[in-house]
Amino acid sequence: MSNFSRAYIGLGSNLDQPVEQVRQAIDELNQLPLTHRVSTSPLYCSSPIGPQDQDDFINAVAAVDTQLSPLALLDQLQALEQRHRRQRERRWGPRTLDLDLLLFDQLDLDHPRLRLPHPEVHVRRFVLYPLKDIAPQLSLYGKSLSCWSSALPASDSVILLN
Ligand code: ROI
Repeated sequence: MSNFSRAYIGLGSNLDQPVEQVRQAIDELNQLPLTHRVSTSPLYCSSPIGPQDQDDFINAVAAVDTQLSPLALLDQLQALEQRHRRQRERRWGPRTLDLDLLLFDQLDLDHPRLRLPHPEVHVRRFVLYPLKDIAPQLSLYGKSLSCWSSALPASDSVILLN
């Protein structure tokens, strides 16, 4: 069983019924090859980071156990995004589904397609809150997730939906 790795995946959407997009993607994570979902955070609603002329986001984090390599899992996540995606989007603009590979075991990776841990995990409240819900024991760069989230500006609000 130790040939499984534990990966954490961030989900986000602010287009085309975002709650449904995220719920459906959570189901689909459980159907990826050599992969099963082990836990899912509640959904959160947050104002957009980046351009403000777009709707609020729905975000969540899911944990999966997988026998895929990090890049093979990334390929699967990008294919899943494409299946949810209607058109090419502008940078930092609204999106029907964003899937970010956040953490993969304890791996540190600096690859042109994939950096692990995801470079923004510890500075995004909409990632830290749901990650803490399902993995309160995790630490990043020697600090707990609570410690990272309390270091963020109070301005960006993140609301628990369910
Ligand atoms: N803002 C929030 N709140 N949640 C997101 O998932 C998100 N994703 C993005 C940008 C546009 C940067 N802002 C976001 O890609």
